Amino acid sequence: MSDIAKLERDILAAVKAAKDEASLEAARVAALGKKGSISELLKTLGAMSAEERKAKGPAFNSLRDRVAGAIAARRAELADASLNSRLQSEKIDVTLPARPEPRGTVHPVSQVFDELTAIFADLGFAVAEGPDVEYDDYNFTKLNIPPDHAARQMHDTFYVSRQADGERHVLRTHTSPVQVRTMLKQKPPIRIIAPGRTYRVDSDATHSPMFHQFEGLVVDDATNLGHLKWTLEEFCKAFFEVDKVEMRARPSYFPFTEPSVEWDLRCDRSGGQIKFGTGNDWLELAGSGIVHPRVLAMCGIDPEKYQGYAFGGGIDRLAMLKYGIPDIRSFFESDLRWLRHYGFAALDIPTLDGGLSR
Ligand code: FA5
Repeated sequence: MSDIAKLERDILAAVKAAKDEASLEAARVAALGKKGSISELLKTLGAMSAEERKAKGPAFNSLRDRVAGAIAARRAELADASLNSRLQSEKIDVTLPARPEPRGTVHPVSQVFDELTAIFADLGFAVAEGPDVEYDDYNFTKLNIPPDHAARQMHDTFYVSRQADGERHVLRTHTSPVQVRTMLKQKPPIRIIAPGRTYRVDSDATHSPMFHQFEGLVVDDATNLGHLKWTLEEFCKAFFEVDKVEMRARPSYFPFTEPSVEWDLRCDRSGGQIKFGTGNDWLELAGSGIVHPRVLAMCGIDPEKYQGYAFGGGIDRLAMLKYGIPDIRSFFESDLRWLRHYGFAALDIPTLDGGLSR
């Protein structure tokens, strides 16, 4: 065997034996690198006679081309093998769920917030907000409950030390100050719903020192108790997911509405479950009334020109009723088992079309 044939066989054996990119590169450098065996061979052409170069030149060059081709082919084989092994080792099971099961749940109070908002948004109400630490003036005085008015005793108030602005503040005892805030900055027509946190010095199975209320306010040229009743009826049908409800009005007293009315819902509590629209029991739903002209005037709205109605009730109580939760204190104990039992799937946003609580 000629030297050239032996050289070629050795180089091709080294190329074939290369198991990875690094050993293939080493074989390439040994053959075609600056000081590689084939490069050295090609250098010898310079010292040859023209005759000899003519004879050996093509043989050396075709050797170089065959070796370069063999290296390129081996490189492609190694790349394929490496891709195949990645495909094997990195394969994923597409039948697995895309994400781990979500573990958090939506608290029943948040769920009722969302349900309320969805229902009233459908009736054309915007959502309004106010702060938990509220001016005494907005929580009481502008709602026609001046200092020393006996009605202040109806709310067991948490007072807050006087603030830097010199104003007296309280933890709001109801969401009604959002009525004041809205009327002070917006001219009629007004149609808002304000769910939020409220505070009273109160604690037992149906009272919590921190609880949640919703407030509704409508102010327009002509509003009346009929509109108020219709609105609450529509709300109850949607909220309790029933076709029919029956409401009963009781005269009541709130300093900021005149007349004031409390509404009860006909229900049947027999059989350990509550059913609406039938039966001989009544369930307390909300306080309400026609906005007192003095409140309109104190909030910069002309009572000769505009009239309004307002209503408000307890969100925690609605959640207890709808979802059969017996004790309000359990809402705020952060017991994980309780939250898993009564909580709602995080991605099920209540909508009227898609269903409120399903
Ligand atoms: C009010 O707070 C009035 N602002 C409602 C209102 C608004 C009347 C607009 C007229 C016009 P009342 O004090 O009755 O009303 O409270 C309303 C509801 O809040 C109650 O029916 C009850 O469901 C809930 N509530 C009151 N105190 C507590 C408490 N400590 N814990 C849980 N829920 C409470």
